Amino acid sequence: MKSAMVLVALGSNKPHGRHGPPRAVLVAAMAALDGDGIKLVAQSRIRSTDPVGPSSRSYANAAVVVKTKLPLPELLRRLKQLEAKFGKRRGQRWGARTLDLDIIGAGDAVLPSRLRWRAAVHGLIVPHPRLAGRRFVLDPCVEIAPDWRHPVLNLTVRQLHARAHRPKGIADG
Ligand code: A4P
Ligand code: MG
Repeated sequence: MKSAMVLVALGSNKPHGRHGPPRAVLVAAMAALDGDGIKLVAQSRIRSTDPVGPSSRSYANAAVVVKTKLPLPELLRRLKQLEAKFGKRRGQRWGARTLDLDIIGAGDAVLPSRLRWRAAVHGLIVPHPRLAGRRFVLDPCVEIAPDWRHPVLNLTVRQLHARAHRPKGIADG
Protein backbone atom coordinates (compact mmCIF):
# COMPACT_ATOMS: atom_id res chain seq x y z
CA MET A 1 0.00 0.00 0.00
CA LYS A 2 1.15 3.55 -0.72
CA SER A 3 2.40 5.86 2.07
CA ALA A 4 0.30 8.91 2.75
CA MET A 5 1.19 12.21 4.39
CA VAL A 6 -1.27 13.02 7.12
CA LEU A 7 -1.63 16.31 8.97
CA VAL A 8 -2.44 15.81 12.66
CA ALA A 9 -3.31 18.57 15.15
CA LEU A 10 -2.45 18.29 18.83
CA GLY A 11 -4.04 20.14 21.72
CA SER A 12 -3.79 20.02 25.50
CA ASN A 13 -5.13 22.19 28.28
CA LYS A 14 -4.65 19.99 31.28
CA PRO A 15 -1.39 18.93 32.89
CA HIS A 16 -0.35 15.28 33.03
CA GLY A 17 0.82 13.77 36.31
CA ARG A 18 4.12 12.53 34.91
CA HIS A 19 4.78 14.61 31.80
CA GLY A 20 3.82 17.95 33.35
CA PRO A 21 2.15 21.03 31.80
CA PRO A 22 0.33 21.00 28.41
CA ARG A 23 3.43 22.06 26.48
CA ALA A 24 5.37 19.08 27.89
CA VAL A 25 2.42 16.79 27.14
CA LEU A 26 2.66 17.78 23.46
CA VAL A 27 6.43 17.23 23.36
CA ALA A 28 5.92 13.73 24.80
CA ALA A 29 2.97 13.02 22.48
CA MET A 30 4.93 13.99 19.37
CA ALA A 31 7.72 11.61 20.39
CA ALA A 32 5.21 8.84 21.15
CA LEU A 33 3.56 9.26 17.73
CA ASP A 34 6.76 8.36 15.91
CA GLY A 35 7.28 4.63 15.35
CA ASP A 36 5.38 1.42 14.66
CA GLY A 37 4.31 2.31 11.12
CA ILE A 38 4.02 6.05 11.73
CA LYS A 39 6.91 8.33 10.81
CA LEU A 40 7.02 11.89 12.06
CA VAL A 41 8.22 14.02 9.15
CA ALA A 42 7.54 17.58 10.34
CA GLN A 43 6.48 19.29 13.52
CA SER A 44 5.38 22.84 14.18
CA ARG A 45 6.42 24.81 17.21
CA ILE A 46 4.15 24.60 20.21
CA ARG A 47 2.11 27.69 20.93
CA SER A 48 -0.06 28.80 23.79
CA THR A 49 -3.60 29.70 22.63
CA ASP A 50 -6.72 31.19 24.18
CA PRO A 51 -9.49 28.63 24.63
CA VAL A 52 -12.25 28.52 22.01
CA GLY A 53 -15.47 27.25 23.57
CA PRO A 54 -16.46 26.73 27.17
CA SER A 55 -13.14 25.71 28.71
CA SER A 56 -11.41 28.50 30.64
CA ARG A 57 -7.87 27.12 30.61
CA SER A 58 -5.52 28.12 27.83
CA TYR A 59 -4.28 25.41 25.48
CA ALA A 60 -0.99 24.31 24.05
CA ASN A 61 -1.46 23.58 20.34
CA ALA A 62 0.77 22.17 17.61
CA ALA A 63 0.60 20.16 14.41
CA VAL A 64 2.66 17.41 12.84
CA VAL A 65 2.93 15.75 9.47
CA VAL A 66 3.21 11.97 9.64
CA LYS A 67 3.95 9.50 6.91
CA THR A 68 2.14 6.19 7.18
CA LYS A 69 0.76 3.25 5.25
CA LEU A 70 -1.96 2.71 7.84
CA PRO A 71 -5.52 3.21 6.61
CA LEU A 72 -7.08 6.33 8.18
CA PRO A 73 -9.48 4.43 10.51
CA GLU A 74 -6.50 2.50 11.85
CA LEU A 75 -4.50 5.71 12.28
CA LEU A 76 -7.44 7.22 14.21
CA ARG A 77 -7.55 4.13 16.43
CA ARG A 78 -3.86 4.59 17.18
CA LEU A 79 -4.35 8.28 17.95
CA LYS A 80 -7.18 7.42 20.33
CA GLN A 81 -4.97 4.85 22.07
CA LEU A 82 -2.39 7.56 22.55
CA GLU A 83 -5.01 9.99 23.90
CA ALA A 84 -6.11 7.31 26.35
CA LYS A 85 -2.51 6.71 27.38
CA PHE A 86 -2.24 10.40 28.18
CA GLY A 87 -5.40 10.22 30.24
CA LYS A 88 -8.01 11.91 28.07
CA ARG A 89 -11.43 11.13 29.48
CA ARG A 90 -14.35 10.25 27.22
CA GLY A 91 -17.64 12.07 27.18
CA GLN A 92 -16.65 15.60 27.95
CA ARG A 93 -16.72 17.18 24.53
CA TRP A 94 -14.75 20.41 24.52
CA GLY A 95 -13.90 19.91 28.17
CA ALA A 96 -10.41 20.23 29.63
CA ARG A 97 -8.30 17.49 28.10
CA THR A 98 -4.79 16.20 28.61
CA LEU A 99 -4.38 15.33 24.96
CA ASP A 100 -6.57 15.77 21.90
CA LEU A 101 -5.37 14.43 18.55
CA ASP A 102 -7.30 15.24 15.41
CA ILE A 103 -6.69 14.09 11.84
CA ILE A 104 -6.80 17.35 9.88
CA GLY A 105 -6.21 16.09 6.36
CA ALA A 106 -4.60 13.32 4.36
CA GLY A 107 -3.70 14.30 0.81
CA ASP A 108 -6.87 14.36 -1.26
CA ALA A 109 -8.71 11.79 0.88
CA VAL A 110 -12.33 12.68 1.68
CA LEU A 111 -14.29 10.65 4.27
CA PRO A 112 -17.01 9.47 4.46
CA SER A 113 -17.19 10.55 0.79
CA ARG A 114 -17.07 13.71 -1.29
CA LEU A 115 -20.86 13.75 -1.56
CA ARG A 116 -21.48 13.26 2.14
CA TRP A 117 -18.59 15.25 3.66
CA ARG A 118 -20.46 18.53 4.24
CA ALA A 119 -23.38 16.89 6.00
CA ALA A 120 -21.39 14.25 7.91
CA VAL A 121 -21.66 14.26 11.70
CA HIS A 122 -20.74 10.70 12.70
CA GLY A 123 -17.70 8.52 12.27
CA LEU A 124 -14.35 9.54 10.88
CA ILE A 125 -14.60 12.79 8.92
CA VAL A 126 -11.57 13.87 6.85
CA PRO A 127 -10.67 16.67 6.33
CA HIS A 128 -11.55 17.62 9.90
CA PRO A 129 -14.95 19.34 9.78
CA ARG A 130 -13.98 22.25 12.06
CA LEU A 131 -10.70 23.15 10.39
CA ALA A 132 -11.57 26.31 8.47
CA GLY A 133 -11.57 29.41 10.63
CA ARG A 134 -9.74 27.84 13.57
CA ARG A 135 -6.55 29.75 14.18
CA PHE A 136 -5.35 27.32 16.84
CA VAL A 137 -5.26 24.65 14.11
CA LEU A 138 -4.28 26.74 11.09
CA ASP A 139 -1.40 28.67 12.74
CA PRO A 140 0.65 25.51 13.39
CA CYS A 141 -0.49 23.87 10.11
CA VAL A 142 0.67 26.78 7.95
CA GLU A 143 4.17 26.36 9.38
CA ILE A 144 4.54 22.76 8.21
CA ALA A 145 2.01 22.21 5.39
CA PRO A 146 1.16 25.57 3.77
CA ASP A 147 0.57 23.97 0.36
CA TRP A 148 -1.75 21.16 1.41
CA ARG A 149 -5.00 21.77 -0.44
CA HIS A 150 -8.33 21.04 1.23
CA PRO A 151 -9.89 18.66 -1.30
CA VAL A 152 -13.49 19.83 -0.76
CA LEU A 153 -13.06 23.56 -0.13
CA ASN A 154 -10.30 23.67 -2.78
CA LEU A 155 -8.22 26.09 -0.71
CA THR A 156 -4.67 25.62 0.55
CA VAL A 157 -3.76 25.84 4.22
CA ARG A 158 -2.05 29.13 3.37
CA GLN A 159 -5.34 30.48 1.99
CA LEU A 160 -7.42 29.13 4.88
CA HIS A 161 -4.93 30.65 7.32
CA ALA A 162 -5.11 34.04 5.59
CA ARG A 163 -8.92 33.91 5.71
CA ALA A 164 -8.93 33.03 9.39
CA HIS A 165 -6.77 36.08 10.10
CA ARG A 166 -8.60 38.50 7.83
CA PRO A 167 -10.38 41.21 9.77
CA LYS A 168 -14.14 40.69 9.62
CA GLY A 169 -15.65 43.38 7.40
CA ILE A 170 -18.95 44.29 5.80
CA ALA A 171 -17.92 42.26 2.75
CA ASP A 172 -17.95 39.08 4.86
CA GLY A 173 -21.60 39.57 5.68
N1 A4P B 1 -13.71 12.11 14.60
C1 A4P B 1 -14.28 12.32 13.40
N2 A4P B 1 -13.42 12.83 12.53
C2 A4P B 1 -12.25 12.95 13.19
C3 A4P B 1 -10.97 13.43 12.77
N3 A4P B 1 -10.75 13.89 11.52
N4 A4P B 1 -9.98 13.42 13.71
C4 A4P B 1 -14.45 11.58 15.73
C5 A4P B 1 -10.21 12.96 14.96
N5 A4P B 1 -11.42 12.49 15.41
C6 A4P B 1 -12.42 12.49 14.53
O1 A4P B 1 -13.60 13.45 18.97
C7 A4P B 1 -14.97 13.22 18.86
C8 A4P B 1 -15.21 12.18 17.79
O2 A4P B 1 -14.82 12.68 16.54
C9 A4P B 1 -14.43 10.92 17.97
O3 A4P B 1 -15.30 9.89 18.29
C10 A4P B 1 -13.75 10.64 16.63
O4 A4P B 1 -13.99 9.34 16.21
P1 A4P B 1 -12.92 13.59 20.35
O5 A4P B 1 -11.51 13.99 20.07
O6 A4P B 1 -13.17 12.40 21.16
O7 A4P B 1 -13.77 14.76 21.04
P2 A4P B 1 -13.43 16.26 21.16
O8 A4P B 1 -12.00 16.53 20.87
O9 A4P B 1 -13.95 16.72 22.47
O10 A4P B 1 -14.31 16.86 20.06
P3 A4P B 1 -13.79 17.55 18.85
O11 A4P B 1 -14.96 17.77 17.97
O12 A4P B 1 -12.59 16.86 18.27
O13 A4P B 1 -13.36 18.88 19.47
P4 A4P B 1 -12.47 19.83 18.73
O14 A4P B 1 -13.22 20.28 17.54
O15 A4P B 1 -11.14 19.21 18.53
O16 A4P B 1 -12.40 21.03 19.72
N6 A4P B 1 -9.34 25.88 21.90
C11 A4P B 1 -8.02 25.98 21.69
N7 A4P B 1 -7.38 27.18 21.84
N8 A4P B 1 -7.27 24.88 21.35
C12 A4P B 1 -7.83 23.65 21.17
O17 A4P B 1 -7.12 22.68 20.87
N9 A4P B 1 -9.89 22.33 21.14
C13 A4P B 1 -11.20 22.21 21.28
C14 A4P B 1 -11.84 20.92 20.97
C15 A4P B 1 -12.04 23.35 21.68
N10 A4P B 1 -11.29 24.58 21.89
C16 A4P B 1 -9.97 24.67 21.72
C17 A4P B 1 -9.24 23.52 21.36
MG1 MG C 1 -10.70 15.76 18.93
